[in-house]
Amino acid sequence: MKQHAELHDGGTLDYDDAFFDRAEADALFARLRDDTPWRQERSRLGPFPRLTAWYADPGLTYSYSGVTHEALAWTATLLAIRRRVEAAAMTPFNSVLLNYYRDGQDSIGYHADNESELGKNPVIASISLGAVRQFVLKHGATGDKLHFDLASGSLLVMGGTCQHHWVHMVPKTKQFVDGRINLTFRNLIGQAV
Ligand SMILES: O=C(O)CCC(=O)C(=O)O
Ligand SMILES: [Mn+2]
Repeated sequence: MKQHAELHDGGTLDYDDAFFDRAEADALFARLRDDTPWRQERSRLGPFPRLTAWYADPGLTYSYSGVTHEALAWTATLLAIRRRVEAAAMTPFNSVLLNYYRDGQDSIGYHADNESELGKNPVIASISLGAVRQFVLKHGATGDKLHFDLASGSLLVMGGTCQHHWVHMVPKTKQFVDGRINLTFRNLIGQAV
């Protein structure tokens, strides 16, 4: 089912809970888990509680939380996903960040995807594969919260002014959960390549 939501202050959310069918999602999860050169990155605060990999068009770099990512070259699998996501979101992407949440202790804290190289109102397209995890959006001024259980095979597109007014996170959970892989497609602008 596809859902569209208009948020406070001009943000948009588009959620498709079955962007990939069950068999495709299972196959993609296994392939990405096994074939990705996962890295345990660190910031000043210590190791990230998840593994990451960053793919992008040649020559692009991306920095956040004090870590500069050097781009890996697109694989056929990731390029095929990129084309499908670009068609659905109706916008081009030149990079994707992969996060691997190995179990319920892996997480990502509140942040906005608002780095200057993403431009003014970035469109961020997020694919989830594997275990269902909670995704929480919190409005900076009102504290309003929105909770999503992101299904395996789902696509969530954050657009409009979402990254200005809302932060988002994937909290840890004490429940036993299998691994989850998330892909967030982004378009980096203003880098000479
Ligand atoms: O895993 C998710 O659903 C979110 C990941 C995320 O927000 C990010 O990588 O910026
Ligand atoms: Mn994010």
